[in-house]
Amino acid sequence: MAKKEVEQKQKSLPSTSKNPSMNQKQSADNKGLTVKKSDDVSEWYTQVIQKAELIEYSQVSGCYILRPNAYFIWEKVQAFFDQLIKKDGVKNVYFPLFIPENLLTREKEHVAGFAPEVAWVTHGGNTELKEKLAIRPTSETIMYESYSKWIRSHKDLPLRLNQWCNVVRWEFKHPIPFLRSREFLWQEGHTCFATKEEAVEETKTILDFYEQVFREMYALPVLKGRKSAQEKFAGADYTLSVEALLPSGKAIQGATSHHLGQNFAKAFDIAFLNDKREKDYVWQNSWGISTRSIGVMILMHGDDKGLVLPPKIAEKQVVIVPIFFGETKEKVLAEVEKMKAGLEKLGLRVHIDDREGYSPGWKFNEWEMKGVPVRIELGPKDLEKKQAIVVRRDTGEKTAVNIGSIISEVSGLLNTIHNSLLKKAEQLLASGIVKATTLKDAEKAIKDGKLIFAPWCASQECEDNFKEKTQAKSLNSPLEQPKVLGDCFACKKKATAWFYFGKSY
Ligand code: 87F
Repeated sequence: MAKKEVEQKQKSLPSTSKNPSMNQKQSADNKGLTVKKSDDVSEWYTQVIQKAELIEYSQVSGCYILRPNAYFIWEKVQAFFDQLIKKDGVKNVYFPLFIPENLLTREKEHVAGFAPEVAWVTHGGNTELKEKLAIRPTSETIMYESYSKWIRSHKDLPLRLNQWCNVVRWEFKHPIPFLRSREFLWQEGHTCFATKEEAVEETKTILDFYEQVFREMYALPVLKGRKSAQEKFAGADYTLSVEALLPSGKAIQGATSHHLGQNFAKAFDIAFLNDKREKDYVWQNSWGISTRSIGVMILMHGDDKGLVLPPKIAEKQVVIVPIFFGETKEKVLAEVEKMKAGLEKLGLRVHIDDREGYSPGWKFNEWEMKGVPVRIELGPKDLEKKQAIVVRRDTGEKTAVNIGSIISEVSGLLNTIHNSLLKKAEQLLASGIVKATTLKDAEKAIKDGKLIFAPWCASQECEDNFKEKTQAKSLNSPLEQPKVLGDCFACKKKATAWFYFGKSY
């Protein structure tokens, strides 16, 4: 995305949420997008999130209102991930928002780089606090202080807790709703094990869960793998990540799963008596996925008509637009009510748009902007022919469907849409990756806006050199590696693993 202050743009946009009077409704042309996605993706994004009623701007730069259409998506993702981790044995908790300074700075190594992003509370009313309080940027420190009290023996392990909360990171780069906001929502999992092996195993399990969130909820493929030593979380022994590809060709981190080794355990004295009755430090992980993932989905699937929602996260999966015409109105209404009831019986989320004073075309545009996966149109002529028109949001494809089979058709169609969105994104990802074994090929591919997959030595110096030349950095290295390795694509020393590289968001 171009580096522009989105707020600036927002002010110049026509307002979208006024309730137009009857005769204004038809001409409310401010509803449509005024740019093509391919012409100015940054402006396109800014318009889509507002016109699809996902986001409202607030007075604080970098802090955004998640409107019901956006919050619904988060609730679906939340429910999906929550049941995955609960089935796996994780429990939910809630820790305080405020973290005393002494706690936040206890593990020096991890905080150092992040210090400029911490927001502090220094006063209660007019009274200065004795110790300032950080607004949680992440909860390792406050949680691990409790963990050190709760864990005494191997019987207390594993301890696997998660919290769903907001966090604040006072970013100074230009903020963008969902993708880079100062306050965002996430889950953070924090777990302790008696053995390293168990912890290592869990980092992979959680990474698979994140992949499932992207594939099954957002209909997006990801690159799963391990971060380089330079790119890992400073407090971790290693970091696993899922990375997504944006239409711009840039990669974006979708979620992370860290193995913390015993780094925090030593700093916070989280220890237990092992079966030989000796003191052992626990092995820890932490992992998170945030509302940033919603931004990735919007960018990947959206088109020139607006948002395109994968069916699993769409609040309205099917919108039925009855077309009224004189005395046939009642008959048409009765038929669409029947359809709705049938679809709802199958668990689908259906809405009938029977508003008066809006033309069918106007309604079609609105639901297209909002990304509703399937639209059904039914008018008197269709009724005569015992059919309805079914329109896919993702492809625009229109089909006349026999009323008798509409329920099963539409429910099948939602799966088809999910699979087809996923497939399209998979093709984009596959065609966006170039295998490179020489520096020349790698540079060219990056210049062409591709990601590269290359054998790499994984050294800091080599990464810095390549970054200077191309602005691209290492993304991650798949856990399952190709058989043949060879020399580093860039410095020609021995490679240690195949890595993805790309410009990143
Ligand atoms: C900002 C300020 C202070 C990121 C920060 O990735 C501290 C931090 O520790 C900080 N920004 N991080 C790293 C967060 C690591 C980890 N925490 C649990 C995750 C997933 C969830």
